[in-house]
Amino acid sequence: MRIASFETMAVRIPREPGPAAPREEADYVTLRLRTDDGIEGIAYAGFASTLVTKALKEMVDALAAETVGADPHAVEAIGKNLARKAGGGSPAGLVTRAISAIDVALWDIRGKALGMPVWKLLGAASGSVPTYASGFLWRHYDLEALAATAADLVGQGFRAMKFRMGAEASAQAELARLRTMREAVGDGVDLMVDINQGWDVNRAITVGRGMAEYDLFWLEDPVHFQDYAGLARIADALDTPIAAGEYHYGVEPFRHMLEARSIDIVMVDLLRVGGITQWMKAAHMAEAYNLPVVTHLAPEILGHALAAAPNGLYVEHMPWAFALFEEVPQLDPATGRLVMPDEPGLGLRFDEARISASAL
Ligand code: SMN
Ligand code: MG
Repeated sequence: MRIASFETMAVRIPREPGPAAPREEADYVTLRLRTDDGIEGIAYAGFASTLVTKALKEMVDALAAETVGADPHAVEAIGKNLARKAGGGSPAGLVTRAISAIDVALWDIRGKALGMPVWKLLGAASGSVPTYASGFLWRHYDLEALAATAADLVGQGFRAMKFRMGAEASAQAELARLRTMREAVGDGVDLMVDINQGWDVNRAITVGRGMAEYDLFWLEDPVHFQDYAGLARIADALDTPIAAGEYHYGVEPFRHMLEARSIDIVMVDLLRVGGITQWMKAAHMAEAYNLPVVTHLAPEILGHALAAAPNGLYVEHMPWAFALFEEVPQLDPATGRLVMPDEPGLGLRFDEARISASAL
């Protein structure tokens, strides 16, 4: 079996509904990678700025062309070749995002060729994974919108959810958001907070100490993503686990973060790390440090990977890209878990009508 051809398309689709967001649409580059025996693997690149969508499509086109003629089972060799040829010794940015899309399409092909869902191919015993709601509780939501949305998410069956802090003028105003969320969901729901690098070390420790009484499951990206020593100081000072990792390209930075004992929970982004192949490596690296791994974005793909990680803790239920597909993994309200499909490959089909209508 060889890769024979490919097709890409740049599309713009609305994000999830809710109180008006600063940016309400997200761009993706869809990829279809076809083999000489008629299998089509699908994937997307995206979650980058809308300013670079055209460049991202060019990048996916150029790198996918490089894979024509290769055996799609050879995920390691294909990824290494693309990183070497297009990455000049330090692949990152759009190069890595394009490699990620190609890698995901290869895993879809592998699963379809072998008649197995990707989660099983990766070694998981079951495709059901714990999940937390993300994407609806943004920084611009006021306390009322936070409380109403949080209660709605519990009603949908979520047992965990993430909201955002880091934009308030005072520590008291920051803590009011957490108090509102805890009161809205009650005990027994895991709450995560994302700061997206908005604080410095002292602010993180000051506000972080005030957060302890509300039983926070993790505090995410409190400071700059490359401040390994600063993160380690915060992790030392607080009992609340520190989560970080989504901003890193490739697997190597995870080694440095882990060696510096910067974090307690390792978050790995699919689009930046380099696809499913590299995601699993970062997960195993975390396992070697006796730390849990969690996903970032793309739950319809990363559910497969997390299911196969022995240290897998939570899948981020971020629904932005769901509209690209006819069906997506569903939340089981009885368990609060995300149920990945049993079909061969990723178990996803592009919504052709939606994609054509959303083409840029
Ligand atoms: C996030 C990152 C990128 C897009 C949306 C949201 C955020 C998260 O950091 O962790 O979900
Ligand atoms: Mg985040």
